[in-house]
Amino acid sequence: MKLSISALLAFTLCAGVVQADPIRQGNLEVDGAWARASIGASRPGGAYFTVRNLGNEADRLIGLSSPVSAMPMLHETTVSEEGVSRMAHVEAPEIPAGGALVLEPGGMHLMLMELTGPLEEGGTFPLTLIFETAGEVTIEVPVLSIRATGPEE
Ligand SMILES: [Cu+2]
Repeated sequence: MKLSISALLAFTLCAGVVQADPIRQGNLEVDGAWARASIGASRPGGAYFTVRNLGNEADRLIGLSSPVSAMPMLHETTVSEEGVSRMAHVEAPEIPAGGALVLEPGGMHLMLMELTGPLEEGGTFPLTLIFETAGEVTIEVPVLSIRATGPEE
């Protein structure tokens, strides 16, 4: 009996990590965070999340920090007319009033440069987001498969 209860609890906790409730901070809601397992620690990791702005004024994401990366950076992937894909650094993106900032593969993403260790599938790591108006919030980011394309998998 004890065993089955703890197994059930482990399952519930596990499911809760991936399907986490949105985290509210001021007028902002952070949701759907996930990262892709990294190729060791020498290549950067990629992470994604959505920030919704439920307020009447725009806010900005002005800072990021995480113990897993010495240099977390926001990047935007763009594809030129010639089909060449490149990444540009994005500084302090806006979260429009009533709108959202969406990070997803192929678009804006969080690049975790200079990893302090590999991001392993099944693990999680804390990520602190600093907003100009709403302040600071720390979320727990689940690490999905190296082939994951989103949190639904
Ligand atoms: Cu990038």
